[in-house]
Amino acid sequence: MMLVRRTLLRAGGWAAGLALVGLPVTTPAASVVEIRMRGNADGSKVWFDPIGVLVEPGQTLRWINTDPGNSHTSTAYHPANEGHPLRIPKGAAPWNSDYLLPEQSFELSLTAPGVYDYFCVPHEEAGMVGRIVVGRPRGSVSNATLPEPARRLVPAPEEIIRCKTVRITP
Ligand SMILES: [Cu+2]
Repeated sequence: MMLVRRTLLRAGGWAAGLALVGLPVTTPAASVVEIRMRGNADGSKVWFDPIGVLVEPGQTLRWINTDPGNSHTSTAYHPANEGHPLRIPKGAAPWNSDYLLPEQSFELSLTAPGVYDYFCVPHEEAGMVGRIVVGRPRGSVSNATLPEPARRLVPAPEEIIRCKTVRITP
């Protein structure tokens, strides 16, 4: 990211020319937030990296399967997804990426401020779960209806808001 910005600054005239012909100009606030789907060499550990992210409403999230040994999904905790408990804001649309093969990716943008919990269909029990905080939601979030092991693993919204990204080392 930094490298790209420096390159653009150095080639200022060229970048200005690009802007004139109408190419999109992105700001840091509008950048894509990437979440890697990872696994260790023998497949005994799988996880979302980072497990917790803070985004602005409408900002693009992109999951990328960087695990050469497994397929993964990004799937909202929502009754529409195999009867899972509702763990995204009321009225927000659930998502399910379906299976992503290695190197495949999935993009999503969430507009309603709030806390969104999600999991990987084949690896929920293995702790492949994550949390997204959109905007600066008010009030607190209880983990009471969140199944184990997600209940134990997802970072508190306050921590995600403070750190912007939260990583775990499984
Ligand atoms: Cu998985």
